[in-house]
This record gives sequence, structure tokens and C-alpha cells, in this order.
Amino acid sequence: MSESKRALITGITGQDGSYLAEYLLGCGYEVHGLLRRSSTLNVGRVSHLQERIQLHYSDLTDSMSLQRVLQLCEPHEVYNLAAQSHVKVSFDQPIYTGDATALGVTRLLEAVRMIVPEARFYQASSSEMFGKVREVPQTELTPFHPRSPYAVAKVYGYWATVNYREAHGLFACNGILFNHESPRRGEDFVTRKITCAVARIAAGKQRELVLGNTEARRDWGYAGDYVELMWRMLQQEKPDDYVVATNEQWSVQQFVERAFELVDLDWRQYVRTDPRYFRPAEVDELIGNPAKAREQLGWQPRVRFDGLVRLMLAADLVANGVMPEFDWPEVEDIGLYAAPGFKLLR
Ligand code: NDP
Ligand code: GDR
Repeated sequence: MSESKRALITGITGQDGSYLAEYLLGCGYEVHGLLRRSSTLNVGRVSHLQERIQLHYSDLTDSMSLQRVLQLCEPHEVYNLAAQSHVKVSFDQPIYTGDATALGVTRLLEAVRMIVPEARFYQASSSEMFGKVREVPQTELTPFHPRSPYAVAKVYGYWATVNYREAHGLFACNGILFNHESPRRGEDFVTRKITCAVARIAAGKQRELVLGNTEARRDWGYAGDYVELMWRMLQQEKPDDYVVATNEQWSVQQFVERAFELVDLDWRQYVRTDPRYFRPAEVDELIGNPAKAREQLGWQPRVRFDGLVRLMLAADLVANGVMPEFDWPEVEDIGLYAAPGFKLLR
């Protein structure tokens, strides 16, 4: 075992996992992550870190493999970011979503309790738990009313985390994060679906963008900003739960309009809606109050709505061979999937 602090990240191959791995490596951690076996190697978001992180085959549905990984790396901090994280898909796969996103949390907490009880534990809880909103903006005290199998599973994970803290004395925290996006966001989430489509339309490779409910409103932040908060939560004296949000609300429609505007195109000529992208039960609006995180963790987001649209669209334009004719925020990750030398051209 090395002298440095060790962190285990489940979900390291996802959007947040890749940013968190970069952040922890920057802090001098030895970083371990879970890897799910699939027929095509799924490490695109962390391939630039491959020499510096250690990946272990495991799955949140497989207790024994979780125990093996914890025994192997004896982490000081465990970040549980793995989940079946797509809300619409959770209506098609409610049982699997419950198994991975809900029971998976108990499997991991129980393994931590048995093998590394001193380790600090972060649970990726979600604003989706608020669902049918009963208070605006939402805080750590707002009641939950989940609206999808995904959100129901996250409520279970939230309370499992609180319970292991109260019952077993684990240093376990919930980050209740509102939507956060980036150029590394999966292409089936609405922001990235929009920026990918706009970039492809601008490059002459796509003709239309088909969406679901464009009236939905969300509090969108930048993933690269949010992962630092996960780490800060685990550095506090006492474990606690925190809302992380920008406290701004925008609609899907506004995101669409801003993205098309940036490439000088009229969205009306390209966008249509289709019922197949609507959900059986929708979360109409979310907006978070991050006052507790701001005061206790000392945090402010660097990127807000307009910067986020610019950043994501610029990355997708470059990936499609089009140089953006607008500015975007100075954050480090835009060149990850872009052509080599892209930064020199900026
Ligand atoms: P992603 O969907 O990008 O990544 C999910 C990760 O979980 C991937 O690494 C995936 O592996 C892994 N995973 C899925 N199922 C399993 C399983 N059964 N066993 C082990 N690993 C699994 O999510 P994000 O990075 O966006 O989100 C990270 C976490 O934060 C998730 O729990 C999500 O629900 C939660 N969250 C996200 C928010 C957001 O706006 N992004 C907001 C609030 C909460 P693979 O690559 O193999 O698919
Ligand atoms: P969300 O994100 O459900 O909030 O969950 P998503 O981007 O999927 O949807 C946001 C809103 O956009 C509407 N929408 C569409 N959504 C998708 N995916 N595709 C479309 O074509 C489309 N058209 C309109 C949706 O109906 C919804 O109202 C994300 C995930 O990262 C969760 O894991 C996380 O917990 C929450 O954010 C906070």
C-alpha cells in the first residue's frame, strides 16, 4: 500500500466519475475505480488517465465483487457515483434500476461497514428525489416526492446512507446534486442531445432534432464544478447532506434557442417534438437553494447557463470539424475529445 490517500470511485467511467478522478489525482490521491464488463471497452471518458488510475472489474449488483475490491484497495474515501442514471430508461427497466441504483447502495455500504468502517462515504443523491415539487427553491429540508423508478431508487439510497450514518456511525454523506452537464455528458440526456444535434446540423450531417417535453425547467450546472463539492463534503468534521445547485432555472426550450442562436440558425426549422420522448410522469421544474453548501463548504459555481451552452456546443462543433465563432468559459476539458492541437487554434 502506498502512503498517499486512496479513493475508490464507483461510476468512474461516467461523466462525474471522470471529473472526480481528475480532481482527486490533482489532490495527490491514489485513485481506484469500478469497471463493468461489456463487449466493447467502455473507458472513453478516462482513457486519458489510464496510466494513473487503477480499474477493477465489479458491479453494484454483485456484493462479492464489491467486497473484493474494497479488500484490495482499502480506500480512505468511497464515492458511490454508479447508477442506472437515466430517468426515462428507468420506466423501461424499473427492476434493474432498483437493483443497481437502490439496493446497490446498501451492498456497498454494507461492504464498507464490514471491511473499511473508517472510510468516508459519498452517495450521489439527486434533485429528482424532490420530483413533484412542494417547495421552491428546494433545500435539504424539502420533502421528497419521487416521480420515476429512478427517483424512487435514489430516495432509497439517500435514506440507506443516512441510516448507516445513524445506526453504524459511518462517515456517510449525501450530495443532493441538481442537473450538471458538460461536454462529457451522455448523448441521451437532453442538453448534450441538443448540443450534439446543433453541431451536426451546423456541419451539414443532421437535418432535425426530435425532443420530448421542452417546457420542463431545470437548474443546470457544470459537472466540472460539482465534483469538487463531493470531495469537500468528505473533508468536513462531521458527515452531513448538502444541496448543490446554481439557483437558476431555465427551460429545455431556452436551452434549444440559445444553442441554435450561437450558430446563427433558426431553431424552428429543425426542432420537432415526439410523444415517444415524453415520460409517464414528469418532473416539471426544479431549482435548488445551495446556501448550506455555500456557507459550510465555501463554494461558488464558475460556469452558469450561458457559459454551459457555449462550452458544450463548442466542444461538439470542434468534434464535428467546425470552429466555433463564439467564446466559451476558460475550463480545462474542452479539448478532451477534440482534434489534437485544438487548443492552439483557439
Ligand atoms: P453516468 O450515467 O454518466 O455514469 C454512470 C456510471 O455508473 C457509469 O460509470 C456506469 O458504468 C456506472 N454504472 C451503471 N450501472 C452500474 C452497475 N450496475 N455497477 C457498476 N457501475 C454501474 O452518470 P453521471 O456521471 O451523470 O452521474 C453520476 C451519479 O450521480 C449517478 O449516480 C447519477 O444518478 C447521479 N446524479 C447525476 C446528476 C447529473 O446531473 N449528472 C445529478 C444528480 C445525481 P458504464 O460506463 O459501464 O455504463
Ligand atoms: P433528468 O435529465 O431527467 O433531469 O435527469 P434529462 O436531461 O434526461 O431530462 C431533462 C428534462 O428534459 C426533458 N426532455 C428530454 N430529455 C431527454 N433525455 N431526451 C429528450 O429528447 C428530451 N426532451 C425533453 C425531460 O423530459 C426532462 O424533463 C438527469 C440525470 O442525470 C439523473 O441521473 C439526475 O439525477 C438528474 O438529472 C438530476
